Amino acid sequence: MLNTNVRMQSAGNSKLNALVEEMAALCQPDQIYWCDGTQEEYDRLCEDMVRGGTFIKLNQEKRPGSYLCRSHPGDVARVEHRTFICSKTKEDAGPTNNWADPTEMRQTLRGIFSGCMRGRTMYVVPFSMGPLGSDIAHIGIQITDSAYAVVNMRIMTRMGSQVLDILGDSGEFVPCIHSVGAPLEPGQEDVPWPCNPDQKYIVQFPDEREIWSYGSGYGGNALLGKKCFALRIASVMAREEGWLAEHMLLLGLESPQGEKTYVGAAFPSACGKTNLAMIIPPKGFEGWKAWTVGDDIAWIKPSADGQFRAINPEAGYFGVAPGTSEKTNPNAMKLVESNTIFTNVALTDDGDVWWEGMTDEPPAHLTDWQGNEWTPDCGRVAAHPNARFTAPASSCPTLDPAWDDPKGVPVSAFIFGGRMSHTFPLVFQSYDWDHGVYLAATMGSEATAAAENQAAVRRDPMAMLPFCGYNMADYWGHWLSLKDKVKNPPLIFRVNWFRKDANGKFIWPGFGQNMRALSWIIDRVHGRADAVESPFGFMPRQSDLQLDGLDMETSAFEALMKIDRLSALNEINDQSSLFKRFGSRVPEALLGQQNSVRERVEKADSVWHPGA
Ligand code: SAT
Ligand code: MN
Repeated sequence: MLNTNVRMQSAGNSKLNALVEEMAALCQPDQIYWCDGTQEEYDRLCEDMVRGGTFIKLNQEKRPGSYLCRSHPGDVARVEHRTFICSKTKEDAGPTNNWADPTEMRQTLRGIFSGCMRGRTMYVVPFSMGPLGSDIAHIGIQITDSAYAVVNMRIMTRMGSQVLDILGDSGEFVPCIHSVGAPLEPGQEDVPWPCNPDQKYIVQFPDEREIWSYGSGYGGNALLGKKCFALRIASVMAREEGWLAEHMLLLGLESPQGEKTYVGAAFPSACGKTNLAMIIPPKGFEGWKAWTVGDDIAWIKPSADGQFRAINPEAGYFGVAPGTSEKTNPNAMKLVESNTIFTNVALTDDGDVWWEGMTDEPPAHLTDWQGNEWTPDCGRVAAHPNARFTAPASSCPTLDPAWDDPKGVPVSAFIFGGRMSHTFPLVFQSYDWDHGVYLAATMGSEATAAAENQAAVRRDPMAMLPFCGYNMADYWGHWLSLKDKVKNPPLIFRVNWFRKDANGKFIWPGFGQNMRALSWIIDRVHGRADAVESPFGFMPRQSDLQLDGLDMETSAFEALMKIDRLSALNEINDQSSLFKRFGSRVPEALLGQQNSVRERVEKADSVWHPGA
């Protein structure tokens, strides 16, 4: 006989009850537990994990309400090669996704999920991606045997009984089935981080809007509201329903006069997205305020009044810890002062946390992310490079007052940027929507900063390469079609903070100074800033940017902004290998844009720059 807590019987949604029954029969857990989302429940689960050795309670004076968790060393990141899009045909998934036949995959999953929760509790986790009851939000039900996933989901989403109330008798939800894939035989002792070292499956069924994840307890593999739902499944929903699910931060910039402008910005990983989402306006921008709506994902829907309105579907931040410091992101340091779950960071001798980059000088002694003794000369990193913090949005010192508004915030500009040491200027604006979609679709980033040769560019269209739940070429077509859905589509910009000079040094000072590019973008939105036409798009002259206090020589500005014909043509040619992968599915409009930029580059000076 299964133990269930009382809430179970009161869930009136028959589809949900059927799902829970079906999963219980398949996975054979010892008990079923329906999460109510209360603080009391969260505390209890955390304490259980402390007793079981999964969590270490941190020094409550230094990190109140915070815990450290160490994962299995083989379960430390998303597993893209084990991530599948099971659409009807391979072509629907496209050449950039792993496709598997949905019928065969269902059979495989039935096999591995059979009895996979033996000896464990099956948690039922109702969650809302987005403000409760918002038209832009959607509901998911995660079924999981990981208490770690449950407590993280409570931070990352609006989770608990209130979601069941919104779901009602007949509401729609996305089933998110998750198991760490480590059943316990009778009497078998559990380990601190159960997972399956041999088999991992992160599976999306876009036609049925369903997610099945097996074998991993980490991050996006296990917190299924995040990349699996809010991007892969949601991108498919968005195509069908005429909206956008994007890998974007959402930032509100408020002028001293109180004018607020929201931008959505997409960057591949390792481009400082969290820093930008929590930017502090530098000297020269007195009276400006930057407000964080989201740091990773945006859902954007055309509203009745003819504009795009966006929400952050998440309710917390699952951020990379290493590199975060008082210098790089003081707001993130405040964010993680309390009520935070740290995963795979190092433990200090006084029960606090540390990671590479947090301080200039490392502590003399630590316990590293695997629980081993660590000293600065030991030759190993103390924190795993993908170590994370999970912290509630409510702790963010720059949290936008409208972040939880069910109507969402109006988006005036989209910003796309990769890490490029060459070719691309600091900032430019597309000539129109189609051109902007082209700039976003061809976005790329350097994988490594190779010292001599220019590092290979990894194309990452819209920063969605691992997250688009259908054929990327169709996704570009969807983007193109959206300009007709709103009265004034947002302006589209490309930025590049990472250009280097001839000596290999970054030209742009970065971090807070990015506000200078943002402020030109805002002024363009409001029709206040001038620009010149370049081969790549509208570009600011030196005098169009607010550069006071930067001491930037005109020669440095030219190096930052120039368009070099040869590198531009190389770039355009290199884009063709991206387009070729999609064959005839690439929208004509994008090929047309590519021809136009080639013509503009060929006609321009061999070294073009916007001037002073
Ligand atoms: O692990 S997550 O997918 O949640 C984070 C990331 O990879 O960006
Ligand atoms: Mn991300």
